[in-house]
Amino acid sequence: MGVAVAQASATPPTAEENSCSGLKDDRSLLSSLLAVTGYSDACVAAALDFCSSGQEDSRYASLMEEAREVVQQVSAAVNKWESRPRHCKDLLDSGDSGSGLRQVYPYPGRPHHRVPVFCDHTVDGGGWTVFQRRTSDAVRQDFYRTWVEYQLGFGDLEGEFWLGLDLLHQLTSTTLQQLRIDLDDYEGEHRWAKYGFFHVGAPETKFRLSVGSYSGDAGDSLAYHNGYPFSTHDADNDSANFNSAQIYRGAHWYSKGHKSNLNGYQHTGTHASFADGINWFHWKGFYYSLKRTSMMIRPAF
Ligand SMILES: [Ca+2]
Repeated sequence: MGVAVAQASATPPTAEENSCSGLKDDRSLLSSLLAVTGYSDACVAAALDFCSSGQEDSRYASLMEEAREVVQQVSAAVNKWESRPRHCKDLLDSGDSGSGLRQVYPYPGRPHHRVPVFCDHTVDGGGWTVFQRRTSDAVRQDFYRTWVEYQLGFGDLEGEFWLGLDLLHQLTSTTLQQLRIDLDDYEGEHRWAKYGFFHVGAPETKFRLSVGSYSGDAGDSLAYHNGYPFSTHDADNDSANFNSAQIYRGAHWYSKGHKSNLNGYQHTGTHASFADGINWFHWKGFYYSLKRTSMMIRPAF
């Protein structure tokens, strides 16, 4: 056994191993990689021609060795990125069934860009990435915020927060998403609404809402908002001749008013003012502000 090893290690590397092994099979990929790293097309072509003809040249052998390293680095990076979780469903599928704060990598073109999210695996099979939560905890967040704050997100991921429209657009654009909304009142009752399709448009569309395929027991108070852009008090994109975000003290995909206002003002249950609380019209009407809400997404397949 020891002799065999000694013989193997003493064998000089062949010309093939020094230069072109495996690389010439994917000429276009290799050309692209070398072009990106600064080699000219002519230089790459000449090197690959030497590979094809089996000739040996130290200059091109060196180039091919560099190319081999580039390809290996790119392959390693791609493999590493592909194994990274894009959202909470990926984490669940890989065996991480614990709910709470996690890091995900939702941007395909930015493999090092990780973002913290809150994963919920306790409801409806789990795999949910939470993007909005209201609670009745002592530490409250102000949800009457600006466009930029709603775009970038705010709050405490373990308490009250809005994840951000930019990220929501990204998360809902890579694959078909389901939306789930859970609601609690102050009397201990719970209702839910689920949508088989949920998409938030690009910034150029003002993060337009596309939602459909309702199920649940809370009633469908989101269909009314389908197709509308997002509005905040400093960015009135609604179709009313007044500023819905100001009138209803929230931020939402307002049309001519609303049927739901989950980013509205935190009244405690019943309120006298019209439609400015955390309202879900089809369950509690316009004069009842809910105790708890959460909005979360999961890939449909
Ligand atoms: Ca308006």
